Amino acid sequence: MSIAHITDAHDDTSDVDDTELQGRAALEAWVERIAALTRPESIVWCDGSRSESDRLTKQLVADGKLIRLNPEWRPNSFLARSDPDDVARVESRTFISTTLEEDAGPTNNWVAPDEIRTELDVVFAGSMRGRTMYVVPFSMGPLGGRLSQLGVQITDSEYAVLSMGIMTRMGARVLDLIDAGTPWVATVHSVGAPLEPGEQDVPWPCNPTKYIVQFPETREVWSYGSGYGGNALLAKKCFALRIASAMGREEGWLAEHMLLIKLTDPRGRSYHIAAAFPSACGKTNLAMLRPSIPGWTVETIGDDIAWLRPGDDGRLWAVNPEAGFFGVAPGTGESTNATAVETLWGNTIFTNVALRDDGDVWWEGLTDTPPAHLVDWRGEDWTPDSGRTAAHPNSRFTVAAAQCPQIADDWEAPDGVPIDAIIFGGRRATNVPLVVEATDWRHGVYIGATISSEKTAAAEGTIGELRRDPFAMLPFCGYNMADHWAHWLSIGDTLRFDRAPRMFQVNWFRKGADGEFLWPGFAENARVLGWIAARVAGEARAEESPIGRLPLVEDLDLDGLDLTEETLEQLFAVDVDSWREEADLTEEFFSSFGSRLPAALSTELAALRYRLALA
Ligand code: GTP
Ligand code: SPV
Ligand code: MN
Repeated sequence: MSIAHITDAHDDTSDVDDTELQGRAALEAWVERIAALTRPESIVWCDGSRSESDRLTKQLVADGKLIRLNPEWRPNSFLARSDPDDVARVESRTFISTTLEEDAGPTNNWVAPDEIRTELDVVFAGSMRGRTMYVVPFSMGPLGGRLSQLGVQITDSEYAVLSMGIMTRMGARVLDLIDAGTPWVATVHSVGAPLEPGEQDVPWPCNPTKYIVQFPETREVWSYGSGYGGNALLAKKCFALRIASAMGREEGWLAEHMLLIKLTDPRGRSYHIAAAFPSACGKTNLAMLRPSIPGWTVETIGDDIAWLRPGDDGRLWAVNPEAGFFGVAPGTGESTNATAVETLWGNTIFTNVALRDDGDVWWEGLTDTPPAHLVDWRGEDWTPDSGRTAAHPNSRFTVAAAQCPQIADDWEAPDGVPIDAIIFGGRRATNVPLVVEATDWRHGVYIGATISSEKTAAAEGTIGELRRDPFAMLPFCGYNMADHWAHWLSIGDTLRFDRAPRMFQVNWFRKGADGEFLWPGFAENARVLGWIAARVAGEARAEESPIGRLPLVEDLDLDGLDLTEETLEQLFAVDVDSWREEADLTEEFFSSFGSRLPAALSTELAALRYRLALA
């Protein structure tokens, strides 16, 4: 924790000199300083207890900010309806603030620290008036674990407190570690809606002006104006990805937008797999997969974020730093993700889904047939012929990972799990085959660096538009993306060549001429995992193609799937002309990084073009 930097930035708001303070005293001085700036009515230190969350939910229900669901169907569960203009991450208002612009890189919104601190001081001044300020100490990763990190979030949102209580290991035990001198990351959040005396609060306070500002150099986050997801639960994308990725670069580890699973084959051999897909591209679904092929099992370790560190044994080890799932609701149903449906039996906060007349929840895809009447995510009456969706496309559930019926026995292993395979993916209607294996680590890094995907509802913007999303980290990398690639290359150098994870690219979303998905996806994705495991075990063959190693179709277990010859061909087709065009676009993309681009990636691009020319 770099108290010194924060003090420098805000010495006008406090007369406490806490630069020399350690442990709890430093934390208390910081809390006082933020209170002096934001002027809350009261301060509450959160202990993470059940009675604390019960007290908060009761209060929010009484205030009309949460709806208690019918306990008969959904015990201890709640529905929150956000402001209709505060429904997703706001990338246009998300900033990486570093001294030098090139350290943030061309893919981030950069802003100079002095400039943004002046702006933040203005908006945060008095921003918590009339509200309670909560101090939320949390651990990312098991408390005291080798890969774990501590943080503290200050917030004036009870919804954020409750969500952080599910998503992190939150509460009093973290304070003991802080007391003992463990460093921690400081994060400050305000919804930016001060209450004047006697003023009636709204169900979802927020502010049209938003700032999500990361300071990787001083390891701080300042978030203003939004109450939603990645904007407001600062442990998640702001800390565990943007700040942690920058920490990992300095300290020799990786913070990635990846799910983690343990896959076990019919012979009882287990494989740990990490997979990076952009937002709303299937991480939660793959993390909770129930394989359609007999004898295989998947156990869940994490569904969104992985921290990875080379071990002394030459392998790459990973933990899920989170303690809960903040998952996309629409499309989550018995037939697609029965595990998620079971996980959500109770103790869940739902945001922006629809409310049934019986006091339970519903969203598109939960069941095939919608109920005859619902109250939609905006609180308006809804019937199937309303002509709009009942749940917001980025509506979400927040639930403890421990509730997942297939959570892995090693999901909280303090040193993490050894990774056997890394998968990159995205939504690609064309070009990208169902699965392809990288020839080596460097080629894998090239694949990760060049991932593109069609935009989804997880962020503001035009849905369906194709954009580059390297390592699925475009909105989450806390430093120059080209340096991120260089860091990946250097991590590869520290691994033992025969113990480094194998790397793959997958695409569940390729479409046929009729516009329909060619691949059934979901549980059937186990067939692809099966091939990946067989490659790791050295038991499946592959065929060289210009873009990497393709499975021999006869090595894929396709039993019981009725895919035509033609569909299979389309799923694996490598169209040389379109890949030449992709290579041209990649060259253009790479050129935006100037001299920061690692030479190894230019070499990979040249090698791809050479292979395409020969094809
Ligand atoms: P974030 O939480 O935003 O990071 O998203 P995520 O990557 O965890 O995505 P998630 O698993 O929640 O899936 C997003 C959407 O994609 C849901 O509507 C799913 O139903 C859909 N989806 C997931 N897997 C598949 C698949 O294999 N095929 C198809 N067609 N759709 C899928
Ligand atoms: C994502 O957008 O990748 C999410 C949701 O997982 S949020 O926490 O809002 O970033
Ligand atoms: Mn995500």
